[in-house]
Amino acid sequence: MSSVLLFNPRALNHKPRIPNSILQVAASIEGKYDYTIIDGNLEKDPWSKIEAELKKNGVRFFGCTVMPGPQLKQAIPFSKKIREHFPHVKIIWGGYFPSNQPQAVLDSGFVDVIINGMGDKCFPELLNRLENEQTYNDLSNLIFKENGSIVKTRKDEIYQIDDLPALPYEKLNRFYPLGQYLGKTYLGTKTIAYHSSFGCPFTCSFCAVVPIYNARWKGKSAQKIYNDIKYLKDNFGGNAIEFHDNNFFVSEKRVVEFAKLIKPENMVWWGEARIDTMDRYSDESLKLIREAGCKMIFYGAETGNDAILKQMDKGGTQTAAQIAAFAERLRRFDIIPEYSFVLGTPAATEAQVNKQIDDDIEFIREIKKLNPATEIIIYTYSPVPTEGSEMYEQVKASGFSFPEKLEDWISPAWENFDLRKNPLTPWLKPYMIDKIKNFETVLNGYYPTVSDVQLTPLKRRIIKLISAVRYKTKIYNLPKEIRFLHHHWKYRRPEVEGF
Ligand code: B12
Ligand code: SF4
Repeated sequence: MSSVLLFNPRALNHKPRIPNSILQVAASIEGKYDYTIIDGNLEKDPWSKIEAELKKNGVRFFGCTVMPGPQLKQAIPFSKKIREHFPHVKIIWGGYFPSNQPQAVLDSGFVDVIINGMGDKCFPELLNRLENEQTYNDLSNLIFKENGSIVKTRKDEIYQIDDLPALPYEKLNRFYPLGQYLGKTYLGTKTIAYHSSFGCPFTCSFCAVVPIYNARWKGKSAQKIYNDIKYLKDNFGGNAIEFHDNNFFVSEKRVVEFAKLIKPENMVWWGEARIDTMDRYSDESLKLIREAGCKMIFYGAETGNDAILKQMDKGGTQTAAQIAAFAERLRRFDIIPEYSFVLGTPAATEAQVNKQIDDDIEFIREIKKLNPATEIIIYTYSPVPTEGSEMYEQVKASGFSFPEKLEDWISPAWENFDLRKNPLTPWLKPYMIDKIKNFETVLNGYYPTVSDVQLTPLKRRIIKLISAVRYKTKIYNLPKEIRFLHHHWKYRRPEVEGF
């Protein structure tokens, strides 16, 4: 039987997390195929390891998970080299990047098949077909080329997560000691990365989850989540949890059940949510989840402008007034709201784009007044190809287009796009980007993030003091002194580093 090499390209230079994508893919072939996991986050020279593995007899499949941004810097050149040096190896990519950008990926000529969305059912069967040189266009969740044209096979509904095979933690531990993945964060000294649900019931027009899951969501049961966490706690010492779900808090019932189960374990946890969804939670539920260890929750607040919220498909249910009131409400429960904002959305005129940025800056200041503990994360708007959405059409009409060649995605300019640092959108002028960045620096100076565990209380006080005049007088221009301190003390930037 052939074997499989599963690769997780490097995503960060420090703090590796349990590679849940590749682990879940491994679970789908456990007992069916031999496999090796190589984690780019933990290898100095992953190519040598990949090469050595591929030189072994019988390795015929290279499975790679890819999200936009830094992972492309290994996924692209390594896949290309595999095609050159090991042409018999089939190269299969999965994850958000190839699912959302299939044309560029398949045109490269070095990716044979893309897993479009969940790979749990189609991947083992695809390997079987490839091994036996059979066709696979009847399998779901695949994208590939046939006679030069792109074929997208039918999409399965999200599977019942409880029915999927258990994650092979023991096996991962044989490749890389699992303890290495339980890093120190603001939440705890051994933080577990856990992913408990797929999709999201909403359709925000800028979000990469929407084209893949079409407003569907399914979650693992509270009991099963608890069992996994308890296993990682008892066997590897995990003492905190980062939930990597797109939207962990969709079901109040599931969250409450989980909170009751986890409470006696004294673990601190964090996850991502919608403001409108959680605003419907009862006071009892919010009180319980805080007592059960939930210290901070990430929310896409996006903007203080109701018309834009509506355009983003957040409106109707999420409003500026609600965003503000909810920050105040969470204050009562001692849960820190981590609000992310997207500045620089398109508008009819330059003046309108600029005014919108000014208004959002004022709105953020307002939120900080209502609940100073609120953590603010600022992104610049980067379009995703959710074809047909009102916003996407507007973006296209303005002259914006995505790179056509796969390798262009690793040019420095597009890397910045992926990291949402500089979106290359024609309506956002350099002076506007400067304004956003300067405000962000002053805000982070006056309110340093609590998630930076390296920043001592003294350093915090110094940065705050130095930033106070600028914040109070609203003079944000060229905050060199704050940037110097941030750089010098390696200030953590959650908007770039991920959580
Ligand atoms: C963990 C994570 C990270 C980690 C990376 C960990 C690692 N791999 O080493 C960190 C924090 C570093 C990170 C960073 C970024 N991330 Co990230 N990340 C995630 C997150 C939260 C979870 C991924 C995960 O583990 N999922 C669990 C697994 C089980 O699900 P899955 O990946 O979908 O896998 C299934 C299928 O996709 C498929 N599949 C996936 N890969 C493969 C491979 C093969 C071979 C096969 C067969 C199948 C397959 O099968 C799997 C099982 O069904 C996702 C959101 C999410 N909930 O998925 C965002 C997400 C992927 N990230 C995203 C982004 C944009 C980023 C950043 C580039 C930007 C940012 N500012 O956040 C940064 C880059 C920063 C940097 N310096 O690298 C976006 C991608 C959006 C897009 N446009 O495509 C997502 C979707 C978040 C979002 N909703 O916006 N991220
Ligand atoms: S709520 Fe979050 S995950 Fe869901 S569609 Fe909107 S941005 Fe995407």
